[in-house]
Amino acid sequence: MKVALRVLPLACACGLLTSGASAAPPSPADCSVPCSIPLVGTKSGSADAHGTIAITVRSSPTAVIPGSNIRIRFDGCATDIRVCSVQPGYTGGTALSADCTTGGVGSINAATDGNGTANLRIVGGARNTFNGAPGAGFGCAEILADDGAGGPFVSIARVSVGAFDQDGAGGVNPVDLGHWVADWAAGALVGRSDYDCSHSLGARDLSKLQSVALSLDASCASYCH
Ligand SMILES: [Ca+2]
Ligand SMILES: [Ca+2]
Repeated sequence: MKVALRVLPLACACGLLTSGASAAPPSPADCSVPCSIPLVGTKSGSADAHGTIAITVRSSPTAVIPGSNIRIRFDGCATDIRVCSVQPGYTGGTALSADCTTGGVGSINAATDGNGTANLRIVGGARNTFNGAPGAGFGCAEILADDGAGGPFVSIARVSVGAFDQDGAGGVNPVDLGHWVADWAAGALVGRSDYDCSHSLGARDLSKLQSVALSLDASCASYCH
């Protein structure tokens, strides 16, 4: 009986805390997002480490949102960007999935951990298959997040999308280097080739692609778009 008397007030207090808590929505200015999302291929069945990005959702400068649902929409990148319909993720990373039912390029869904952070590697590529192939510009993807408690999604950022697998086939290899050079020579302002998110194409982008190409990633087998 004594035990019951002790537990009852505690249970009531927890109920009050739960029902009285108001989930604050994400504050875009306080969230941390990458400047660019580098789409990668797979290596031994896992997403390549060169694609690692982190997204932290906060409702204020000091309040993270655990369990926030994240949705990355790629529809604005429809010119050339392609998202793999099967996202293998990687050991230790946040579970993610591709949603190809939304039309366009598709979306990626994930959720933040207890620290309000999602660690992701997204598999995909581009359609840079001939000199002068049109490409999406900078900031073509939109990152949205919710309050983790059923509230509406809030747009927290627009980011660029890079693709090491320039032609979306044959793995990431020296052929993709040739496609990048074509973009660079044309002075193309395309997100797929801007790996350092400088909004221009240069030596640092080429160096990044060279290092990834040497790892000989496999291409995605099936794209949403
Ligand atoms: Ca390729
Ligand atoms: Ca650049």
